[in-house]
Amino acid sequence: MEVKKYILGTPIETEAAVYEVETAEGPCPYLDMDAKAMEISCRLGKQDMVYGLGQQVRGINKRGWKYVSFCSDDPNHTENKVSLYGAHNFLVVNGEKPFGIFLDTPEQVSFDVGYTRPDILSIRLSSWNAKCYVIEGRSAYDIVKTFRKLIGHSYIPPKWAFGFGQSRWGYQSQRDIEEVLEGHEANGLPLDMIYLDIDYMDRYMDFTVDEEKFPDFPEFVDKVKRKGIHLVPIIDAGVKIKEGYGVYEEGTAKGYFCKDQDGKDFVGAVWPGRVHFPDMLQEEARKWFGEKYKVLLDQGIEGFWNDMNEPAIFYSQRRLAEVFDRLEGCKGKNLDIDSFFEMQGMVQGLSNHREDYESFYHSYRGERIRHDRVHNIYGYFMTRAAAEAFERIAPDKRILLFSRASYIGMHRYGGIWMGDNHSWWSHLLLNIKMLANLNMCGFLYTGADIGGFGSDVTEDLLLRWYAFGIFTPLMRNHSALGTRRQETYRFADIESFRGLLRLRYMLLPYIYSEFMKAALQDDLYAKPLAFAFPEDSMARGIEDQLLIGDSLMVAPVYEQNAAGRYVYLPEGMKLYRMRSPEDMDEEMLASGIHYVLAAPNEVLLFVRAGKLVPIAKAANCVADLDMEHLGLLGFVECEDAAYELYDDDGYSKGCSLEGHIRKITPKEVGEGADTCIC
Ligand code: MIG
Repeated sequence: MEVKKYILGTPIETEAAVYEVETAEGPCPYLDMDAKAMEISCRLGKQDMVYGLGQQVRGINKRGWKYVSFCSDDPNHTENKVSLYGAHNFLVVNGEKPFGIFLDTPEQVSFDVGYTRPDILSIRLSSWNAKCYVIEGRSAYDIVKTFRKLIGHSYIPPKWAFGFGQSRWGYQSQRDIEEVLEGHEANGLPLDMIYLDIDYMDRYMDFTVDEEKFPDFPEFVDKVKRKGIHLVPIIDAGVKIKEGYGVYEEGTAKGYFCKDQDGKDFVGAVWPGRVHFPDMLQEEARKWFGEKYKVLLDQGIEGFWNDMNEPAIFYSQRRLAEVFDRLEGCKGKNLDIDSFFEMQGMVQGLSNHREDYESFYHSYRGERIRHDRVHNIYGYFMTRAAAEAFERIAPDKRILLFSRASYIGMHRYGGIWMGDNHSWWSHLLLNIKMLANLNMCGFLYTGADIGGFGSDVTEDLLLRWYAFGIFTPLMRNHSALGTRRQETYRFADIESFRGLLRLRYMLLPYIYSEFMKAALQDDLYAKPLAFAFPEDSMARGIEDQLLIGDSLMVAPVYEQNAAGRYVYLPEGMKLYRMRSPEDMDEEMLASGIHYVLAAPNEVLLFVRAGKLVPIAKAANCVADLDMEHLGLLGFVECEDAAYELYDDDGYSKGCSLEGHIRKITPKEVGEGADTCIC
């Protein structure tokens, strides 16, 4: 058996695994389990690498830092942090005898990956209740694939969701959306989605549309859809407390909100001011909340993003009152080093406070349970609420859905975006690394806010980020209110952006095909070089290049003013230096280290030996792509080489490889082919 399960105490069910594994007898050969200390540990060899943990700071190899799985709304992803929005408790220890660990518990878990002692991995639980899965395999890659079988197939979005999406917090009205549309149309910039952030709602109330900003919303949704573009609204976890607001009134009447200590509906605050949090863990409440999405589906909407579902809490009514009381005591005082910082900390510490997470309750599987004990599955169950409702409302159609908070298991119901990053060069690199670790944890439909969410972007950073972003399944330019405007058509070099965007659409047959094959076979869409070249000690250490699908390697430039970068080739490859579908040159490169030049508007695409990449004629949106007449990039050694293309109608559910694979050969492509047959 490749998967062993150890039951610690009485675990809270998360439904992360899709099949039952027999409980193992006796001690685990890989791990020391100390119930008293609530700690699981093992030794790390000097050369061992540790992969996994999904959405986290730092590298693909997690060694040398500490991490805490506790879904957190933290918009500053600096390397001193320990928690981001997701809780992905899966690790692979790649040593002499590699093995994987999945700690399945919705409570907080802390990972010390050679931080306190370089030679020790130690995992600390909040209580001795968890399912601990241990996975064996020949290699790290093997172990990841076995793990992925355990947690079930990844979510598959509609094909149009592989197009490009433009977003910004602050698009205020229909007029603002039309401006985005026109900006793209007028400049020949392809587009498939425009995202609606909180501004579209009536006073930040979920499932409402501000009628002043959008006088005839369904008509508008339809109008843009006829241009091939989908509007994708945001949904927040908190429900505004307001008399006359249906969602609030129904929720309170039916007891669907989380309760405080006294059994009253818990009051927190987010965008709309005071809110209640739907008890996503309660089956009836989940069903009810999910059905609410129908209000927007009925108006023509076909995709959503779920936000603030860690859940983020600006403040709770109770703690706010306490802080006001204490501030009262500061009035008129000579605030010194202690009291001043204490005062400042009190106010800043209002948000996302542990005490608040310990002060409200769910009803889960018939039991009352305090929030902190199930914290990490709240966002997962919100997204599941939507996905399960879509299954009932639109059983034959794929709906786009992704979330900010997540837990392993949620990958079956939706994708995630990487949260509030910044317009920093270091975050472009973080995007690359996180993509690999997220894929291992099952999150295939994912991407970062391209260009960065917070801070002001620069044109060169945006170009470099597009050059990588064209390979991420979720390709979205998103930025925060108050930052520099970040739509490509606002910059001087629109032509370069057009070239890069059109390259995305040119590569779409490949991106979609490789994504679908990975999703249907529980494989990786993006993976570290180490997984494909495990014997190559050089490849093992590389974290700033990735393999995308089976045929490609990418090596993005992520430093300002760089003329190019060093690239390591584990084998001979063909380099395409691409500026647009019509403007690229190629070069054969031998294995080894190369300094490769890359102008700010150039994509470096490396095709592996013997592999092919199907390409289409770029179009303005996914629906307009001609998937019948494809070309090929790459180099193959024999004439009967072929690429196995997966394609389908792009919206039906129940996808399978069967009947959807067709072979594309250089011969058949003929003239249109850009293949070099050596
Ligand atoms: O904390 O809805 O991550 O993408 O633009 C701000 C406003 C709340 C956080 C999301 C971000 C979104 C923003 N939201």
